[in-house]
Amino acid sequence: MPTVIVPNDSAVDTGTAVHSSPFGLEAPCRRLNAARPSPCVANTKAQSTVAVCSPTASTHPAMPLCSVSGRIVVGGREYPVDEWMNASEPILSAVTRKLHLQSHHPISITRQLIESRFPTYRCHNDLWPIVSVAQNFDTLGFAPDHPGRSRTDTYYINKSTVLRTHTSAHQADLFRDNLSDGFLISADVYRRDAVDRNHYPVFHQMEGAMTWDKTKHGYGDSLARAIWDDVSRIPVHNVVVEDPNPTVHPERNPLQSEHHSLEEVEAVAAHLKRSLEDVVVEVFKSARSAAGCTNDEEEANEPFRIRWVEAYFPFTSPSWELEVFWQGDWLEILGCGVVKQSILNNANVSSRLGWAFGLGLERIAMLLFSIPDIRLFWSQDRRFLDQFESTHPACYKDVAFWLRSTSSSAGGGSRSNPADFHENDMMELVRDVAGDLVEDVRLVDEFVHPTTGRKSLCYRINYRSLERTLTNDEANQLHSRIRNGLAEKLGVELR
Ligand code: FA5
Ligand code: MG
Repeated sequence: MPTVIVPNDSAVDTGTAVHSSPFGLEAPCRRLNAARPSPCVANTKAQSTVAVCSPTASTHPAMPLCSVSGRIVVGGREYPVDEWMNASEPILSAVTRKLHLQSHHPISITRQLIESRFPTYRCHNDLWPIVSVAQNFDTLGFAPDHPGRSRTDTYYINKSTVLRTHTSAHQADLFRDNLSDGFLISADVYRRDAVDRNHYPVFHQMEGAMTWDKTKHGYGDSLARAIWDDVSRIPVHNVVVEDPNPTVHPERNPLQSEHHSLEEVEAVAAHLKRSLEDVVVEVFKSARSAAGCTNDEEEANEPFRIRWVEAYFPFTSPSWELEVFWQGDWLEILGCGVVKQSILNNANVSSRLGWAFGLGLERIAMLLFSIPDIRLFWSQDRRFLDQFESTHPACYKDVAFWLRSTSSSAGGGSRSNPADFHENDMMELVRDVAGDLVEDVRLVDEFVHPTTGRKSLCYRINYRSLERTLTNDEANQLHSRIRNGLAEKLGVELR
């Protein structure tokens, strides 16, 4: 999806915002700021005059908010308000939008793409966003004076009720429910945050967690062996990963030594990191393809790189962030770590241990679909949304060739005889090789060599499956068979 139609006017009311870290966790977004602007921005702006819609859109079908003395109703649920209340109506109006559940919405497509990498995990995609302070902060071990709790960073309904600032707010409840070893939560989250094209006061996160029951697998070495067995079932990738730090470090990234052995944590960390590398490698391969960065030269100049860096979260230890080298800079994608045992113990599953992660769906969707501004996700302009009807990212590749040369009748140099080449033969060849996995084939360049008179053509083949995301490897294989066919069957000279 290399070209995105961008609605023009972006007058968006984001509510009151402050320029501080929303939550005391998120690293500054300088990395994302450095991402290459989508090549389509400049030339698509002119295509539209429709305003970007914010969550304030008055066209919203169900008015989610009405206030009656000292109480508000949000999405049909009533809450008492007090002097802590700082959530404006535009923010509360977003509660019922649920972009991550709208079919064909890029946030929803991104969610499904990631979910498909965790086929055995139970997905929770409809958890209500208004939670207690206990759920959002206390159960996760946030210190009473943690800046994330402040009214400058978090939207409060009343002293003990907030709009969740992260999907981790549901971790403890789902551990307590104990419905599955692995689970994913996708949801809208709310932060009073900086305003720029990468930040919006409402965005979407996906939380993931996996735990192993020691009563099933044994303790120490035997548990570690069971986890390593699971690690061996995660698909292998060939991307170089920078991970220079030891799994645990006494000061920077401590082992929860009263609960876990080093062997157990090495195994849990390997499972966590390999699972997330698998997701990110798949997603970013698609993103690169979608951005057209597919030729071998570009791959050689800027190979795909990911790295693990040490991090801190009150609810995991050790903890890490995963960063991707994307168009010239490191971009933070997610935070994760080994779940604090106190959370599992308090949730009555003390026999379990495992990992959790939280990632930003907008960050990934922006790269996957070349969406240049986070506000666009809230657009209700059909022309923007309809672009994602074909739900799987495209991957285009070029093929250039000289047409067959014939000696000129004057006995001079060789000249191309364009009559020898029929475009429809090429289309037929592409169809024979790739069938419906090709969306279109377009001539993007042609020229005649000034001295030899030979003619060169360059075609762009856009690979896209209607059913699934094509991997770059699959597209490469198809492309190479098409190139061979062109040379062998149509007699062109590949360039
Ligand atoms: C958290 O929210 C933790 N709950 C993540 C976590 C879960 C850690 C489980 C350990 C275990 P953080 O604030 O860094 O962490 O946000 C996680 C991700 O959300 C970031 O890496 C980023 O991808 C995304 N994100 C954070 N803030 C924003 C924002 N304002 N706009 C868009 N995406 C954001
Ligand atoms: Mg962070």
